[in-house]
Amino acid sequence: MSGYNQMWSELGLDLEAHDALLSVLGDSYHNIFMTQKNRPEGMKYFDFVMSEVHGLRIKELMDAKTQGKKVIGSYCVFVPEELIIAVDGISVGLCAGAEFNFEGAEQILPRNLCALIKSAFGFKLGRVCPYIEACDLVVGENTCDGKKKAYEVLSPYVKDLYVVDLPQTKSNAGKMLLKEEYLKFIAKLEEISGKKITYENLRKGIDIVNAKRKAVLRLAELRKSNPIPISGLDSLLINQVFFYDDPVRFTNSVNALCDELVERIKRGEGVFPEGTVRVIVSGCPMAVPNWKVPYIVETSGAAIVGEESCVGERGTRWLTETKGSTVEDLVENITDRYFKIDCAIFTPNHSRLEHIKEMFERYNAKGLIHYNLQFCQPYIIESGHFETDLENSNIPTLRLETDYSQEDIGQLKTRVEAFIERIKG
Ligand code: BJ8
Repeated sequence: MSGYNQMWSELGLDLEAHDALLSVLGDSYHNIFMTQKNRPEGMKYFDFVMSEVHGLRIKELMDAKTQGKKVIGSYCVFVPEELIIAVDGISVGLCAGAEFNFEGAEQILPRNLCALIKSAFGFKLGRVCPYIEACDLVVGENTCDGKKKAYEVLSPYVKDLYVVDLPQTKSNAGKMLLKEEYLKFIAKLEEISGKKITYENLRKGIDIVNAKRKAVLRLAELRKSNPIPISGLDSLLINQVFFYDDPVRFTNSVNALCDELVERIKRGEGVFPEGTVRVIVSGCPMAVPNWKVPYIVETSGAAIVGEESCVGERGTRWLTETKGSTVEDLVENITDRYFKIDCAIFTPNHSRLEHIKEMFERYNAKGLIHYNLQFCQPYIIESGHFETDLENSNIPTLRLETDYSQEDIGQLKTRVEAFIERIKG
């Protein structure tokens, strides 16, 4: 990525730190993704997106801003992209997946916070994330305690922070709260964009986001095939790019890739040797460039065939219905759709366990890896009784707890290899 220094400088980035970050990321991307064998041709598009993720994509955002569009950043799949598109805005994900400037983050946050939160702060305070600097509005949400309280600390560091309250139970009152919050969010979006949400523009937003979800669900469906036509690493990458790319271009690129995979499947071509063990990964979301555990799994003799994660099927499983003829009807449909997301911040959270079991069957998996980020109480606590239930249901389960550092790679690999030996049968 070259030729963008002026843009990065105008965004206020620390150019030296940013260069260092890009260099480490470029090397790690090359070592993890480009060394895979038999990758589909269609992955070249996603390689290109990643090679320009801080370059061309940011330039596109800046050009859109000069035309009056607003860039809205968020950290959670509960923030509806449909509403952002309806006001002609651009939605970008702000979660970060690399250990960068944790020392800076730990000066204003406790050490024992999950890496996802510390990373987002590390990137912001270290001035290396052009996405957050490009944002006209940053949207937080009251989910886990860590994020909820961290947004209070983040507030003075960003231009405009808006926090959506979220229910904690799947009750009628909870659903009403979510709808109220979405109505308030609409008012905020209308205020900053100067555009009114109408049936037509909201319907357009729903159609665009549904098409994007349908494309990744189509990809997910193809991973059921044997031999497996695409690696878990590449599938995760696509689910990560979901949060950054232009939605229509992303949808077309995923569909083109799926067309190619259909042909590969017909020819019996896969990316893993015959008999590779299939596993599902479930738990905390893996934000770019968090590829550590999938890389370990797929270089240890197993293939990941599904992600029960917000960067994966938990985030994309449901479409938004289009029934009704008013804005109110569509907001109701959006509320219905988002209220189904079974994040571990909900209590109780039975449907998530059912979805894990259903995915295990659907993808013909042999084991389940529960991925926990250290200090993530909702997912770690949930994983304990989930493991008992899953093992009792004959679903071999491995619980991993890790962070973004590289220090535990050897230890994780040993545990993953032992698990794969166990489930190989
Ligand atoms: S809907 S999973 S994207 S909140 S890993 S910050 S939970 S301590 S990310 Fe999430 Fe929305 Fe839920 Fe999905 Fe807290 Fe856990 Fe950290 Fe987490």
